[in-house]
Amino acid sequence: MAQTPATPGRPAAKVNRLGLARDAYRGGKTTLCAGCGHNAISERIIDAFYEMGVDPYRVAKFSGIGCSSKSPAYFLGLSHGFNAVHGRMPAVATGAALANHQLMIVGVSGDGDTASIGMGQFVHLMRRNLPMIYIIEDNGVYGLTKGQFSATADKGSRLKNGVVNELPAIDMCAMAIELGASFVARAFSGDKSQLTTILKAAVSHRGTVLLDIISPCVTFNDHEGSTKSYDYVKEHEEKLGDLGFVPYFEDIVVDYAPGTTREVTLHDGSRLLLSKLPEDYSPARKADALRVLAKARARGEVLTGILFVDPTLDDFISLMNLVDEPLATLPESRVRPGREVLQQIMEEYK
Ligand SMILES: Cc1ncc(C[n+]2csc(CCOP(=O)(O)OP(=O)(O)O)c2C)c(N)n1
Ligand code: SF4
Repeated sequence: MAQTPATPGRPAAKVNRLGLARDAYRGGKTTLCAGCGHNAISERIIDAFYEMGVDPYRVAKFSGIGCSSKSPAYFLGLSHGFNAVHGRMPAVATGAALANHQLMIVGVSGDGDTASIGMGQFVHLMRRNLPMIYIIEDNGVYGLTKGQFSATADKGSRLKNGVVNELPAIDMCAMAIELGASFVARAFSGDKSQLTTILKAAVSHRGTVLLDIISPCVTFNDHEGSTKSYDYVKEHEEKLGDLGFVPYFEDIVVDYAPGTTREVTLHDGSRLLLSKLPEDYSPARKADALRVLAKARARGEVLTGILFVDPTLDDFISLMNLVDEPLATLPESRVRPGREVLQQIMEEYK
């Protein structure tokens, strides 16, 4: 990376190939809970887009509703952004991508936003292979509405009020692979180097990237009996009043080698068994990706890494045979060709 000239008394700031410093990729100050995995993901997006030298003015961010869906406000403040209705981000992002295919589309959603109310839109987005990075910030709960189970919660997991989830989890990566996404990966919010690497690969990919990032909710994914649980800390805190309560937790950070397994203790004392794909794993075949996912699930492990990539798959923009110029900037004379042309088309269908 180059350096901008130092002003007297200040060290020179590093800049990327566009001459932008990392700060140019930041957004507003986060309002999410301290220690929330979503905050770590925003930081990694900032790192990856800065390091890849992505032009922030060419990025459009989309989201639905949820704590996760708030996070596009906390990165890439110079980019375009649209906060859609709950579960409806894919339709809005698809419209924007078709209107201007020169934009880099980034969608951020939650497991609630995607795997329940948004599932219908999600499946059609995946089968279209629209050029877009679709991030699910996956915490197994509806954080914003105070922690109900989502459809990705593991069977047997327990809410802080003791309720046990009796339903099997939906594996969003397996679904995306089946449906036709051309780049599918899973990561953990606290694994800085792996997540940044996957995001950088995602930036280079043309087609739908589905990135399921396990992102602990430090406020509602806890249970009775833990000294870090909501109830325990609340009992030991006197000045709460009616303001609600959000405990402060440190970010969880992990770093471990490809091909190995690492147990991570979450803020509530529960444990997550992360397992990283080996370096010699080839993500070229769907069947292999589905097999390693199923095997890891059977062992109770969360398998991370790039599971499947097919760079040869036609993307939706090519399939739609769009003109090179963005539709949004075409002059009226080209988007409304006139009565004679319309007549000619009608004749062809007679
Ligand atoms: C149509 C509609 N239904 C329900 C809600 C209530 N609601 C808001 S956010 C949310 C779920 C958020 O969960 P998730 O997407 O997992 O995000 P998190 O907050 O966990 O990051 C729900 C059900 C809503 N805002 N709109
Ligand atoms: S409630 Fe959970 S998901 Fe929402 S900001 Fe707090 S820790 Fe994050």
